[in-house]
Amino acid sequence: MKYLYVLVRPPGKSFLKAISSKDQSKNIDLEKALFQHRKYCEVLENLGLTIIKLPADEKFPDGCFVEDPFVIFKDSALVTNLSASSRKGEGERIYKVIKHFKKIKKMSHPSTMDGGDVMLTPRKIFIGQSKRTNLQGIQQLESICNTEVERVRVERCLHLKTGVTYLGKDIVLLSNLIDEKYFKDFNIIHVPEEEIYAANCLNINDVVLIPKGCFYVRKHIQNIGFETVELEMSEFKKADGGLTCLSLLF
Ligand code: CIR
Repeated sequence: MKYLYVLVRPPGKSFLKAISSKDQSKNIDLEKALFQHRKYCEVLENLGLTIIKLPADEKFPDGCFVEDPFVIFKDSALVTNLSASSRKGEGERIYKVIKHFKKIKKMSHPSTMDGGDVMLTPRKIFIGQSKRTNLQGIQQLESICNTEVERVRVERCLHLKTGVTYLGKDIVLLSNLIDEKYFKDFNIIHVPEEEIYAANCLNINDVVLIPKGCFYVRKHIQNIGFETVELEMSEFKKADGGLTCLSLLF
């Protein structure tokens, strides 16, 4: 799918209170986070995308992770129901933008889902059943899309896409956080333990954004013919966020 638009929201001061599995959010350097976010936006702009930049929203410490409150398909979109209590309502401001582009459906209680658990590929949609995305959420998504859906157990990381990326050309970048059995029909690039954070990369119109310093992953992505761009992500990593989390592409 060729992307034309990207929606982003920079972190606010409250980003220092973002949810973090290791409580590392305490160490977030906000200035650095804002700088890294600006660089991220610069790359998106250089790739020719039209950027829709929402203002930071102090009500939502995790509001910069705009991937989670929405899932965007070709013609429609789904507002997810975020289970983390501090994240409820994050999608409202985003809704006001996306409604001008897509027909929107809303997920409701008891279904829950984070967009980070949804990985689109041309053949099927993989959905992680995780601490954030429950069975009802998956069933609701299945009922509204007419593509084959494959459920994936996510037990060793936050979201499905924390552990795997669909790169394109039937290739997945896979870490040991997600079981290989789901990707029998794909060619796999295995992510080594030392570069596990790079299991979350972002292909935008065949240029792949990767976290800085992941040389093995960079080399293998370049070997299959993609251009790569490296980005420093240290401050978002402290809040369990990766490259895909910071944007909604459509
Ligand atoms: C959270 O725990 O919800 C945030 N601190 C991180 C969300 C990252 N989003 C993503 O992987 N799609």
